[in-house]
Amino acid sequence: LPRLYSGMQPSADSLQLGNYIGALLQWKDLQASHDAFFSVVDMHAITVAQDPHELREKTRRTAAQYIAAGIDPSASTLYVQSHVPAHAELAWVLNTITGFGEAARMTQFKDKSAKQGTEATSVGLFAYPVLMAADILLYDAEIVPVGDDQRQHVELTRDLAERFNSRFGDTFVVPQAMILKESARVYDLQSPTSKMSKSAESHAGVVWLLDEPSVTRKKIMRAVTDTDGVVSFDRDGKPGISNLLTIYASLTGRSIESIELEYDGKGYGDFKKGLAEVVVETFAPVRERALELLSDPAELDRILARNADRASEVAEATMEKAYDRIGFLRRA
Ligand code: AQP
Repeated sequence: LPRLYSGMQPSADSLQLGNYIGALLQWKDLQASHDAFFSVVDMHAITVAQDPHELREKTRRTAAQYIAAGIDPSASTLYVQSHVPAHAELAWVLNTITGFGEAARMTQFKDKSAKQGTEATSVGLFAYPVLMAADILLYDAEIVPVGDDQRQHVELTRDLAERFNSRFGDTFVVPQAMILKESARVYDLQSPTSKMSKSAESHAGVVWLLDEPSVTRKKIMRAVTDTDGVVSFDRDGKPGISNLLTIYASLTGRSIESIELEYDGKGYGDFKKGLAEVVVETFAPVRERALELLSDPAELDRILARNADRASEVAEATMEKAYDRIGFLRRA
């Protein structure tokens, strides 16, 4: 089976609806036809300040939500990034063949550092894409399912793999981005032109996977819409309703047209009520399963340890090869 790699940062207590539609749902579909590695990328998360106690908890919670959403930890390799030290080791090696200017061109770094200011921006944030390249290359991943915003980082990964291979001999598989559909992009319910995000300043427009159903219903009923009262898709003219239609379609597998037809002549209230039921019904079992897993952290930690062993086996073999190629004297 083709090897696949993807991950998410444990940057919040709960994942949000965009993570579910844009990543988890698609991972679940891909895992049957791929040898999949799904990581909780805690080393990426610390490129911005994290509270140590919270980070540990968020890491467990993120892993629990992967499993609850349908990632099978005995079919796919679901592990915590920092459990496999080779990520840091390979990232260092790749740092040495990454141009400073090349890294400085990454638009995500430019955006994030501009927001934070230079003094608050860490070297780790600058090197984030190199760590991501290490994640992917360690596992000989052929396919990397990511959102469009990560396209540039996968391009960098390809460049680094090719550069290493031509300098030191064939070592890494050159991966390909599998760009997830734009239709799987979810926007903030209160500001439907910005993407829904774990780290949004206000949580009013963010639907959390672990929210109580009553909270989820309220957030959807309060979603920003427009005044023309027609349930129809128009991304530019009606971003609020279009976003809600996308969510409805993604969670039910129905076409946007059939949903427009169903709500033809009905008000936004009815439409939102219908959507709220869809979201609550989808999330209720996921939430329940995640909370169940979290009630036994020792068992969850054991699952993660088993999976980290599997990940380490692959990663360490790649690392040995890379160290050998660059001429490190190996310990006798
Ligand atoms: N709004 C979204 N619509 C569709 N997909 C989304 N993803 C995130 N938000 C949306 C996908 O979820 C995965 C999460 O990757 P990440 O944790 O590395 O961080 P991110 O992409 O930056 O997601 P967040 O939720 O906005 O996290 P923070 O606030 O921590 O940066 C990716 O596959 C992403 O495409």
